[in-house]
Amino acid sequence: MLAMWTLWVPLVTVSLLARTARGGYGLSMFAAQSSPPDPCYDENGNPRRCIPDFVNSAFGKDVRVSSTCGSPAARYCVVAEKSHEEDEEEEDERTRDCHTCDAEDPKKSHPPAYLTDLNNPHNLTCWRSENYVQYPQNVTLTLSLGKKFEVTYVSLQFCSPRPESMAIFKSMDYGKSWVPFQYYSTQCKKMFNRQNKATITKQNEQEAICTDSHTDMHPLTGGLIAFSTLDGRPSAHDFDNSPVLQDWVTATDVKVTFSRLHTLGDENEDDSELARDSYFYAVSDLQVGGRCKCNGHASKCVRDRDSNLVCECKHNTAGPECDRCKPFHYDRPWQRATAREANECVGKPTYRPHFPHI
Ligand SMILES: [Ca+2]
Repeated sequence: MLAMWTLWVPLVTVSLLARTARGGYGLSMFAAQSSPPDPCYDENGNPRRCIPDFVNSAFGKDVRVSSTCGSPAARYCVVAEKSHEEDEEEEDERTRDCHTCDAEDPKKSHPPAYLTDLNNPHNLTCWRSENYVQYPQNVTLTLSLGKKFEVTYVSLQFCSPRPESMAIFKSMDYGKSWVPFQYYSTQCKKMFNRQNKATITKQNEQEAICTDSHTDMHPLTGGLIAFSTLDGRPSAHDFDNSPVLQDWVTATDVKVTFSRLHTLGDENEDDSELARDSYFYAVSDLQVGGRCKCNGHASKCVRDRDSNLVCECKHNTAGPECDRCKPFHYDRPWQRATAREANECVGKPTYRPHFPHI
């Protein structure tokens, strides 16, 4: 508790100083403290578009995972390739460094919580699947965001080689139905029945594409897979006026399916056990970057009485995403706010004219 205060007090002081320095509000320190300016209104009190902060909405959340190593304890091996510096023998010289995954031992476990914990590059914590869960079996990671978010990217930092084939899906209805966001495969046609790197036009902006570019780098180096939801989509520069893309980036849940392991082809040889113990999926960090979806009518999301995440709606709007007008403010249809127009809901005090002589 004390530690929290020492952190918070300087932050509050800094933000107050910043406001005083700007000098635009004409408020005393105490007034500013009791009612900080609302980003949803300008200095004259006129409504303007406001949006919640950009966050990694996966951080600290539980991920449901279909396979995790360590129950029972089992060996896993990490393949490293010796550098070819002055090797006379050109044959691939691989070394295998073997460890134990044990769910009962905190020092040797690799639980799903390691997917969304604080990511410290100097001390990576990795979730690890069981060994050799190979196609047609797959491994899935499912993450509930708790409400609608506008997702900008989904990224995975691997502790294993990147998969040969994987897919990212999203749901807009809390996991009832799923639509593909992006496919990765060296065999797009065979695995996902998609053309490799198809062009996105204005006609198919809400379609997932398949790419093999994730395997450009060496398969043993781990690495990153990052999917930008708007990258290469023609209307991205005019997002305000593209209901299709506004829909495309909206998600309540994100699911990653690892479909096929990247292997070196030795898993079916005579001494296959060691090879198979070297093939698994392992990820140190799953991120879902985006903003709580409030349609431009809230600057933050908060927990309601039932501890559901909801927008703190302004501009006379209501609903979990400020997606309707609040009662008595129906004088014009609800609209999303844009950079130019706040599109606030309006309504006059209830007044029923009575014309007895007409
Ligand atoms: Ca981690």
